[in-house]
Amino acid sequence: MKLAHSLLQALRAHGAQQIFGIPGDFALPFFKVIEESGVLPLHTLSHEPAVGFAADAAARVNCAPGVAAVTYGAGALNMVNAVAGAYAERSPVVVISGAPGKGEARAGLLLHHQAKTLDSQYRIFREITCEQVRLDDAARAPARIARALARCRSESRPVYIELPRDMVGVECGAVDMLPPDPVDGDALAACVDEILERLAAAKAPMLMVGVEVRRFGLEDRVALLARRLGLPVVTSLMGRGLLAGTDAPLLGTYLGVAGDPGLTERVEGSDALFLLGVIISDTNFGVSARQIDLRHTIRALDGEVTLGHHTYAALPLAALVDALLQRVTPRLAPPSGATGAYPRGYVADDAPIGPSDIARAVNDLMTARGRMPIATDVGDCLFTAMDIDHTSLVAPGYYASMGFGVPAGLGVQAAAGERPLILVGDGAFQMTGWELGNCRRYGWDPIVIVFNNASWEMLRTFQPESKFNDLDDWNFAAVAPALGGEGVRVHTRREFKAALDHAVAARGRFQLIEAMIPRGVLSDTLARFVAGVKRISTRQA
Ligand code: TPW
Ligand code: MG
Repeated sequence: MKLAHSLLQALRAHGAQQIFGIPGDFALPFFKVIEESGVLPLHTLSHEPAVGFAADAAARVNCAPGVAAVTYGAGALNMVNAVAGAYAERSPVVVISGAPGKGEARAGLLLHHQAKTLDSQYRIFREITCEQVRLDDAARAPARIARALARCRSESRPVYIELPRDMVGVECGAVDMLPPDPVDGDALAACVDEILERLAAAKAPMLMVGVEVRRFGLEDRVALLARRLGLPVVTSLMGRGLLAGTDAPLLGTYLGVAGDPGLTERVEGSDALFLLGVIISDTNFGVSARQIDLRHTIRALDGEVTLGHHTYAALPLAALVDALLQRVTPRLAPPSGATGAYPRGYVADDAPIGPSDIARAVNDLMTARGRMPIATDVGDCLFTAMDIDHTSLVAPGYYASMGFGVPAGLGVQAAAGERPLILVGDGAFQMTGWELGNCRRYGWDPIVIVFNNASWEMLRTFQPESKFNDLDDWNFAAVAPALGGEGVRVHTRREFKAALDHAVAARGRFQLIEAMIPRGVLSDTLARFVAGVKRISTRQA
């Protein structure tokens, strides 16, 4: 078998379902094999950041590696930010970069796309991936690919594969699937004992689920565990959307000062908070009304379990959940489809549109027509998503890179085959909105709601005096037809409702609704966040 075939077969065997990419001369031979072999479908986009975001979203949706194929230098380095985001948010993206051939590298000339040395790119990616391989040795390539893909899955983090262009057609063996590392059964049993003792002794135990639960495909098992343990469940901010399709006793999402005060009080008052796959980040915990003492929590993350002052190393999340399930007798708490009190009852009048109206309209829509997966960008659209019913959600909830929403939505549609709803601010749309032009040829038809406040409004909430947060009024709706979609600009709640109804009914091309939102009008969640942060900072001052 040729090396490129081996690689493609291995990607598929490890669960990858498609490749996003942009070729260049160092990657053309590999792209030729991708296209002609048909092992995995190829979706080319317009700019590498979007390739990275789409592959990241596909990885999140598939719970399997998402593949981003690019050319050396100008291509791969354009994707650094997206891959860093995937690293931070535990998304298993496989970066495959073309590279100069082995012979060219030896010729001593500076090669185009070379930054400082030929190794610069490899070293840059070392910082934002958990494993790097250069496939310059056909005999060792299968083992190296196997190890990289195994780590991509077991650590749920990006890996970097560099493929010199003259190695694509070299003969090489097939890639094996490596077995998972063995788990120490004694340590696991002791850990489970300790967790169950802690939970049993607690007055108000609670389970918080985070992104790793999804990354490792554990949502159904964790929902069952929550019911067997009779534990109320919340998601972290980053874990928003988790367990949406299960019957877990889900109360909502912990957002600290920005969230529902009753739910915040319950989480912060819990004497045994079980954090399952929750990343300990500022966006998940930094907005706490009162500091959560992590020493009183049980934390299962990154293949470790920490209770109080000690840690059980090398206990993968899946093994822990399975062991707990085996030990807990089926004392099932009643299922609950609790969706919390998310705003409903949209009024289609002539008042201007605010972000909360959008949440209301989407909630009514999903009640009437079923849930849609959502991809959201950073900005008030992300806070608005917290006011929308629990549904599958991809969002850069921690790394918070703007530009994620539109390409991630394309990745969701490619991966899930379902029509997504994309929520994006005007500032973020300026970054990657153009990528919608790729919908037509792949038959994607997302519904895109642009929150156009002609503003970097999130930044304005921190620093209202700065005029640079004013953006110009770009007419995004007018651009839609040129990109192969349909667009409409709306100012009132009546117009918005009509536009949403039309968008839902019209299939086959993307539907862009440009909701004109007055500057200074915030979603309920962002308004609570701003008020809460001010309260905390005046208390500290
Ligand atoms: C790649 C910093 C965070 S929020 C924001 C900026 C510039 C303004 C977003 O404006 P938008 O949404 O999209 O119109 P809204 O609701 O606030 O009006 N560069 C990158 N990522 C981030 N996070 C920033 C800058 C930022
Ligand atoms: Mg804006």
